[in-house]
Amino acid sequence: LQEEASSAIASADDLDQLRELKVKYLGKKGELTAVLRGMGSLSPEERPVIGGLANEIRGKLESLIAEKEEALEEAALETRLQEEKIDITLPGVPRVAGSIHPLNLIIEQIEDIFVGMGFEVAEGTEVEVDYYNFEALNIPKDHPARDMQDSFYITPEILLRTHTSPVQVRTLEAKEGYVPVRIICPGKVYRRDDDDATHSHQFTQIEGLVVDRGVSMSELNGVLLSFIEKIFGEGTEMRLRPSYFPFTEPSVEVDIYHPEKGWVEILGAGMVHPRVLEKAGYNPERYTGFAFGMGVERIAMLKYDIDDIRHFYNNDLRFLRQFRSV
Ligand code: FA5
Repeated sequence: LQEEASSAIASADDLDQLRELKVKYLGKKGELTAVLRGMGSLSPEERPVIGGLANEIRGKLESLIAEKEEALEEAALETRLQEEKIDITLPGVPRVAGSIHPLNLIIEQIEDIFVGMGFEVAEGTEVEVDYYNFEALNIPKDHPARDMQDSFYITPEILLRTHTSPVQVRTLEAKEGYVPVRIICPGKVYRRDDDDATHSHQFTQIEGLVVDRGVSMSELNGVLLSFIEKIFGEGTEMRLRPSYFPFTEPSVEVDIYHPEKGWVEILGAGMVHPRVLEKAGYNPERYTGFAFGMGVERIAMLKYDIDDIRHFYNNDLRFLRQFRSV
Protein backbone atom coordinates (compact mmCIF):
# COMPACT_ATOMS: atom_id res chain seq x y z
CA LEU A 1 0.00 0.00 0.00
CA GLN A 2 2.77 2.41 0.92
CA GLU A 3 4.64 1.74 -2.31
CA GLU A 4 1.57 2.11 -4.45
CA ALA A 5 0.57 5.34 -2.74
CA SER A 6 4.08 6.78 -2.86
CA SER A 7 4.46 6.25 -6.56
CA ALA A 8 0.98 7.59 -7.24
CA ILE A 9 1.80 10.72 -5.25
CA ALA A 10 5.13 11.15 -7.02
CA SER A 11 3.48 10.98 -10.44
CA ALA A 12 0.57 13.35 -9.67
CA ASP A 13 0.65 16.15 -12.27
CA ASP A 14 -1.47 18.72 -10.58
CA LEU A 15 -3.06 19.73 -7.31
CA ASP A 16 -6.43 18.22 -8.19
CA GLN A 17 -4.95 14.80 -8.73
CA LEU A 18 -3.05 15.11 -5.48
CA ARG A 19 -6.21 16.00 -3.60
CA GLU A 20 -7.93 12.92 -5.00
CA LEU A 21 -5.04 10.74 -3.85
CA LYS A 22 -5.21 12.24 -0.39
CA VAL A 23 -8.87 11.30 -0.17
CA LYS A 24 -8.19 7.87 -1.64
CA TYR A 25 -5.57 6.89 0.92
CA LEU A 26 -6.03 9.07 3.94
CA GLY A 27 -9.64 10.23 3.70
CA LYS A 28 -12.43 9.00 5.97
CA LYS A 29 -13.18 6.19 3.56
CA GLY A 30 -9.57 5.90 2.47
CA GLU A 31 -7.62 2.69 2.21
CA LEU A 32 -5.32 3.36 5.14
CA THR A 33 -8.22 4.49 7.30
CA ALA A 34 -9.89 1.22 6.43
CA VAL A 35 -6.89 -0.64 7.84
CA LEU A 36 -7.00 1.36 11.03
CA ARG A 37 -10.73 0.82 11.33
CA GLY A 38 -10.28 -2.90 10.90
CA MET A 39 -8.03 -3.03 13.94
CA GLY A 40 -10.91 -4.25 16.10
CA SER A 41 -10.86 -7.61 14.42
CA LEU A 42 -7.20 -8.17 15.12
CA SER A 43 -5.73 -10.08 18.01
CA PRO A 44 -4.35 -8.01 20.92
CA GLU A 45 -0.80 -8.94 19.93
CA GLU A 46 -1.23 -7.87 16.34
CA ARG A 47 -2.90 -4.54 17.15
CA PRO A 48 0.09 -2.51 18.29
CA VAL A 49 2.24 -3.86 15.45
CA ILE A 50 -0.26 -3.16 12.72
CA GLY A 51 -1.38 0.07 14.36
CA GLY A 52 2.16 1.33 14.64
CA LEU A 53 2.86 0.37 11.04
CA ALA A 54 -0.30 2.01 9.77
CA ASN A 55 0.45 5.22 11.67
CA GLU A 56 3.98 5.24 10.37
CA ILE A 57 2.71 4.85 6.80
CA ARG A 58 0.14 7.52 7.40
CA GLY A 59 2.83 9.92 8.61
CA LYS A 60 5.03 9.16 5.62
CA LEU A 61 2.20 9.58 3.14
CA GLU A 62 1.14 12.83 4.76
CA SER A 63 4.58 14.30 4.50
CA LEU A 64 4.96 12.99 0.93
CA ILE A 65 1.69 14.67 0.01
CA ALA A 66 2.69 17.90 1.72
CA GLU A 67 6.01 17.95 -0.13
CA LYS A 68 4.37 17.20 -3.41
CA GLU A 69 1.77 19.85 -2.76
CA GLU A 70 4.44 22.45 -2.20
CA ALA A 71 6.31 21.38 -5.33
CA LEU A 72 3.16 21.53 -7.45
CA GLU A 73 2.18 24.93 -6.09
CA GLU A 74 5.59 26.27 -6.83
CA ALA A 75 5.44 24.86 -10.39
CA ALA A 76 1.99 26.39 -10.89
CA LEU A 77 3.25 29.77 -9.73
CA GLU A 78 6.25 29.46 -11.99
CA THR A 79 4.08 28.75 -15.07
CA ARG A 80 1.83 31.65 -14.23
CA LEU A 81 4.77 33.96 -13.91
CA GLN A 82 6.11 32.73 -17.22
CA GLU A 83 2.78 33.21 -18.92
CA GLU A 84 2.22 36.67 -17.54
CA LYS A 85 5.72 37.84 -18.12
CA ILE A 86 6.00 40.91 -20.35
CA ASP A 87 8.86 40.64 -22.72
CA ILE A 88 10.15 44.18 -22.81
CA THR A 89 12.65 43.30 -25.51
CA LEU A 90 9.85 42.66 -28.05
CA PRO A 91 9.59 45.45 -30.63
CA GLY A 92 6.53 47.64 -29.99
CA VAL A 93 3.51 47.91 -32.28
CA PRO A 94 3.84 51.30 -33.97
CA ARG A 95 0.69 53.44 -33.96
CA VAL A 96 -0.21 54.62 -37.43
CA ALA A 97 -0.68 58.37 -37.33
CA GLY A 98 -3.21 59.88 -39.71
CA SER A 99 -2.49 62.93 -41.80
CA ILE A 100 -4.34 66.13 -42.50
CA HIS A 101 -6.38 65.99 -45.69
CA PRO A 102 -4.65 68.02 -48.45
CA LEU A 103 -7.71 70.24 -48.83
CA ASN A 104 -7.72 71.13 -45.14
CA LEU A 105 -3.99 71.65 -45.35
CA ILE A 106 -4.31 74.18 -48.16
CA ILE A 107 -7.32 75.87 -46.52
CA GLU A 108 -5.21 76.39 -43.38
CA GLN A 109 -2.38 77.87 -45.43
CA ILE A 110 -4.73 80.22 -47.27
CA GLU A 111 -6.41 81.27 -44.02
CA ASP A 112 -3.02 82.04 -42.48
CA ILE A 113 -2.05 84.22 -45.42
CA PHE A 114 -5.25 86.27 -45.30
CA VAL A 115 -5.31 86.51 -41.52
CA GLY A 116 -1.81 87.96 -41.90
CA MET A 117 -3.36 90.65 -44.11
CA GLY A 118 -5.99 91.55 -41.54
CA PHE A 119 -8.87 89.33 -42.65
CA GLU A 120 -11.21 87.46 -40.31
CA VAL A 121 -12.51 83.97 -41.05
CA ALA A 122 -16.30 83.86 -41.39
CA GLU A 123 -18.70 80.95 -41.76
CA GLY A 124 -21.83 80.33 -43.77
CA THR A 125 -24.26 77.48 -44.34
CA GLU A 126 -24.09 74.78 -47.01
CA VAL A 127 -27.86 74.55 -47.25
CA GLU A 128 -28.88 77.98 -48.41
CA VAL A 129 -32.02 79.83 -49.39
CA ASP A 130 -32.49 81.04 -52.94
CA TYR A 131 -32.46 84.66 -51.73
CA TYR A 132 -28.85 84.60 -50.46
CA ASN A 133 -27.46 82.30 -53.14
CA PHE A 134 -28.94 84.30 -56.03
CA GLU A 135 -31.43 87.09 -55.41
CA ALA A 136 -29.38 89.21 -52.99
CA LEU A 137 -26.43 88.78 -55.33
CA ASN A 138 -28.29 90.53 -58.10
CA ILE A 139 -29.36 87.29 -59.82
CA PRO A 140 -33.17 87.42 -60.09
CA LYS A 141 -35.26 84.33 -60.90
CA ASP A 142 -35.22 84.60 -64.68
CA HIS A 143 -31.61 85.76 -64.92
CA PRO A 144 -29.53 83.78 -67.43
CA ALA A 145 -26.62 83.75 -64.94
CA ARG A 146 -28.50 81.08 -62.99
CA ASP A 147 -27.61 78.69 -65.79
CA MET A 148 -23.91 79.31 -65.07
CA GLN A 149 -24.34 77.47 -61.80
CA ASP A 150 -26.69 74.54 -62.26
CA SER A 151 -28.04 73.87 -58.80
CA PHE A 152 -29.25 71.10 -56.49
CA TYR A 153 -32.61 72.29 -55.18
CA ILE A 154 -34.14 70.79 -52.05
CA THR A 155 -37.38 72.76 -52.29
CA PRO A 156 -38.17 75.57 -54.78
CA GLU A 157 -36.67 78.06 -52.27
CA ILE A 158 -33.93 75.98 -50.61
CA LEU A 159 -30.82 74.63 -52.31
CA LEU A 160 -27.26 73.48 -51.71
CA ARG A 161 -25.23 76.67 -52.19
CA THR A 162 -23.54 76.83 -55.58
CA HIS A 163 -20.79 79.19 -54.37
CA THR A 164 -19.60 80.82 -51.16
CA SER A 165 -20.79 84.27 -52.31
CA PRO A 166 -23.99 84.16 -50.17
CA VAL A 167 -21.63 84.60 -47.19
CA GLN A 168 -20.89 88.11 -48.54
CA VAL A 169 -24.51 89.11 -48.01
CA ARG A 170 -24.89 87.29 -44.68
CA THR A 171 -21.74 88.98 -43.37
CA LEU A 172 -22.83 92.46 -44.50
CA GLU A 173 -26.26 92.00 -42.92
CA ALA A 174 -24.66 90.86 -39.65
CA LYS A 175 -22.36 93.91 -39.64
CA GLU A 176 -25.41 96.16 -39.98
CA GLY A 177 -23.77 98.84 -42.06
CA TYR A 178 -20.53 99.05 -40.08
CA VAL A 179 -17.09 99.07 -41.70
CA PRO A 180 -14.47 97.86 -42.21
CA VAL A 181 -15.57 94.45 -43.43
CA ARG A 182 -12.62 92.20 -44.19
CA ILE A 183 -13.44 88.50 -44.22
CA ILE A 184 -12.67 85.25 -45.96
CA CYS A 185 -14.93 82.22 -45.83
CA PRO A 186 -13.91 78.69 -46.80
CA GLY A 187 -16.56 76.06 -47.44
CA LYS A 188 -18.12 73.34 -49.56
CA VAL A 189 -20.23 74.20 -52.57
CA TYR A 190 -22.37 72.06 -54.88
CA ARG A 191 -23.16 72.18 -58.58
CA ARG A 192 -24.74 69.86 -61.06
CA ASP A 193 -21.49 69.68 -63.02
CA ASP A 194 -20.42 66.40 -64.58
CA ASP A 195 -17.39 65.02 -62.76
CA ASP A 196 -14.15 64.94 -64.73
CA ALA A 197 -10.46 65.56 -64.05
CA THR A 198 -11.02 69.25 -63.28
CA HIS A 199 -14.70 69.42 -62.26
CA SER A 200 -16.48 67.99 -59.27
CA HIS A 201 -20.18 68.20 -58.31
CA GLN A 202 -19.00 69.12 -54.82
CA PHE A 203 -15.93 71.26 -54.36
CA THR A 204 -14.44 73.87 -52.08
CA GLN A 205 -14.33 77.63 -52.44
CA ILE A 206 -12.86 80.42 -50.38
CA GLU A 207 -14.74 83.68 -50.58
CA GLY A 208 -13.16 87.00 -49.76
CA LEU A 209 -14.90 90.32 -49.10
CA VAL A 210 -13.58 93.77 -48.24
CA VAL A 211 -15.93 96.75 -47.78
CA ASP A 212 -14.82 100.12 -46.53
CA ARG A 213 -14.51 103.74 -47.62
CA GLY A 214 -12.33 104.11 -50.67
CA VAL A 215 -11.69 100.44 -51.45
CA SER A 216 -10.38 100.20 -55.01
CA MET A 217 -9.61 97.75 -57.77
CA SER A 218 -5.90 98.35 -57.26
CA GLU A 219 -6.21 97.14 -53.66
CA LEU A 220 -7.88 93.97 -54.97
CA ASN A 221 -5.00 93.57 -57.39
CA GLY A 222 -2.44 94.03 -54.62
CA VAL A 223 -4.13 91.66 -52.15
CA LEU A 224 -4.46 88.92 -54.78
CA LEU A 225 -0.90 89.28 -56.03
CA SER A 226 0.56 89.10 -52.58
CA PHE A 227 -1.64 86.04 -51.82
CA ILE A 228 -0.53 84.30 -55.02
CA GLU A 229 3.14 84.95 -54.37
CA LYS A 230 2.80 83.57 -50.84
CA ILE A 231 1.03 80.40 -51.92
CA PHE A 232 2.86 79.66 -55.19
CA GLY A 233 6.17 81.36 -54.58
CA GLU A 234 7.67 84.75 -55.23
CA GLY A 235 7.69 85.89 -58.84
CA THR A 236 4.58 83.86 -59.80
CA GLU A 237 2.84 85.74 -62.59
CA MET A 238 -0.80 86.70 -62.34
CA ARG A 239 -3.16 88.22 -64.87
CA LEU A 240 -6.68 89.64 -64.68
CA ARG A 241 -9.09 88.94 -67.53
CA PRO A 242 -12.32 90.90 -67.89
CA SER A 243 -15.27 88.69 -67.06
CA TYR A 244 -18.85 88.82 -65.90
CA PHE A 245 -20.55 88.12 -62.58
CA PRO A 246 -23.89 89.76 -61.74
CA PHE A 247 -22.68 90.63 -58.22
CA THR A 248 -19.48 92.45 -59.23
CA GLU A 249 -18.82 95.35 -61.58
CA PRO A 250 -16.30 95.35 -63.07
CA SER A 251 -15.65 91.60 -62.89
CA VAL A 252 -12.45 89.72 -63.60
CA GLU A 253 -11.15 86.21 -63.77
CA VAL A 254 -7.69 85.66 -62.38
CA ASP A 255 -5.15 83.34 -63.94
CA ILE A 256 -1.69 82.38 -62.76
CA TYR A 257 1.13 81.24 -64.98
CA HIS A 258 2.19 77.63 -64.49
CA PRO A 259 5.48 76.64 -66.21
CA GLU A 260 3.97 73.48 -67.75
CA LYS A 261 0.25 74.18 -67.94
CA GLY A 262 0.44 77.80 -69.06
CA TRP A 263 -2.20 80.29 -67.84
CA VAL A 264 -4.64 78.63 -65.44
CA GLU A 265 -7.78 80.22 -63.99
CA ILE A 266 -8.00 80.01 -60.22
CA LEU A 267 -10.61 82.54 -59.17
CA GLY A 268 -13.29 85.03 -60.00
CA ALA A 269 -13.34 88.53 -58.51
CA GLY A 270 -14.46 92.11 -58.91
CA MET A 271 -15.76 95.26 -57.26
CA VAL A 272 -18.92 94.55 -55.26
CA HIS A 273 -21.94 95.63 -57.31
CA PRO A 274 -23.64 98.72 -55.81
CA ARG A 275 -26.96 96.90 -55.85
CA VAL A 276 -25.54 94.14 -53.62
CA LEU A 277 -24.27 96.71 -51.12
CA GLU A 278 -27.57 98.51 -51.16
CA LYS A 279 -29.66 95.36 -50.63
CA ALA A 280 -27.49 94.46 -47.64
CA GLY A 281 -27.95 97.90 -46.08
CA TYR A 282 -24.75 99.66 -47.15
CA ASN A 283 -24.82 103.01 -48.90
CA PRO A 284 -22.94 102.51 -52.21
CA GLU A 285 -22.34 106.25 -52.45
CA ARG A 286 -20.26 106.05 -49.33
CA TYR A 287 -18.73 102.60 -49.40
CA THR A 288 -17.07 100.43 -51.99
CA GLY A 289 -15.76 96.91 -51.80
CA PHE A 290 -14.17 94.03 -53.63
CA ALA A 291 -14.85 90.33 -53.50
CA PHE A 292 -13.26 87.17 -54.81
CA GLY A 293 -14.07 83.47 -54.88
CA MET A 294 -11.38 80.88 -55.46
CA GLY A 295 -11.50 77.16 -56.23
CA VAL A 296 -9.47 75.46 -53.51
CA GLU A 297 -9.01 72.15 -55.37
CA ARG A 298 -7.65 73.98 -58.41
CA ILE A 299 -5.11 75.78 -56.24
CA ALA A 300 -4.08 72.58 -54.45
CA MET A 301 -3.78 70.80 -57.82
CA LEU A 302 -1.42 73.46 -59.14
CA LYS A 303 0.61 73.71 -55.97
CA TYR A 304 1.06 69.96 -55.45
CA ASP A 305 0.97 68.88 -59.09
CA ILE A 306 -2.20 66.78 -58.76
CA ASP A 307 -3.62 65.71 -62.09
CA ASP A 308 -7.19 64.77 -61.16
CA ILE A 309 -9.64 66.53 -58.83
CA ARG A 310 -11.21 63.17 -57.94
CA HIS A 311 -8.10 62.24 -55.94
CA PHE A 312 -9.34 64.57 -53.21
CA TYR A 313 -12.54 62.60 -52.79
CA ASN A 314 -11.60 58.96 -53.38
CA ASN A 315 -9.67 58.76 -50.10
CA ASP A 316 -6.99 56.47 -51.46
CA LEU A 317 -4.51 56.26 -48.58
CA ARG A 318 -1.56 56.16 -50.99
CA PHE A 319 -2.61 59.63 -52.16
CA LEU A 320 -3.45 61.03 -48.73
CA ARG A 321 -0.24 59.76 -47.08
CA GLN A 322 1.86 61.87 -49.40
CA PHE A 323 0.72 64.95 -47.49
CA ARG A 324 1.97 63.75 -44.09
CA SER A 325 5.12 65.77 -44.14
CA VAL A 326 3.82 68.81 -45.99
C1 FA5 B 1 -18.01 81.89 -58.67
O1 FA5 B 1 -18.44 80.88 -58.06
C2 FA5 B 1 -18.15 83.23 -58.06
N1 FA5 B 1 -18.97 83.18 -56.88
C3 FA5 B 1 -16.75 83.76 -57.74
C4 FA5 B 1 -16.75 85.19 -57.36
C5 FA5 B 1 -16.80 85.57 -56.02
C6 FA5 B 1 -16.70 86.20 -58.34
C7 FA5 B 1 -16.78 86.91 -55.68
C8 FA5 B 1 -16.70 87.51 -58.00
C9 FA5 B 1 -16.73 87.88 -56.68
P1 FA5 B 1 -16.99 80.52 -60.68
O2 FA5 B 1 -18.23 79.79 -61.04
O3 FA5 B 1 -16.12 80.95 -61.78
O4 FA5 B 1 -17.33 81.85 -59.84
O5 FA5 B 1 -16.15 79.62 -59.69
C10 FA5 B 1 -15.03 80.10 -59.01
C11 FA5 B 1 -13.90 79.08 -59.02
O6 FA5 B 1 -14.37 77.82 -58.54
C12 FA5 B 1 -13.37 78.77 -60.40
O7 FA5 B 1 -12.37 79.70 -60.75
C13 FA5 B 1 -12.79 77.39 -60.23
O8 FA5 B 1 -11.49 77.47 -59.66
C14 FA5 B 1 -13.71 76.78 -59.21
N2 FA5 B 1 -14.72 75.87 -59.81
C15 FA5 B 1 -15.84 76.19 -60.47
N3 FA5 B 1 -16.54 75.10 -60.82
C16 FA5 B 1 -15.86 74.04 -60.36
C17 FA5 B 1 -16.06 72.61 -60.36
N4 FA5 B 1 -17.14 72.03 -60.90
N5 FA5 B 1 -15.12 71.81 -59.77
C18 FA5 B 1 -14.04 72.37 -59.19
N6 FA5 B 1 -13.80 73.68 -59.13
C19 FA5 B 1 -14.69 74.52 -59.71
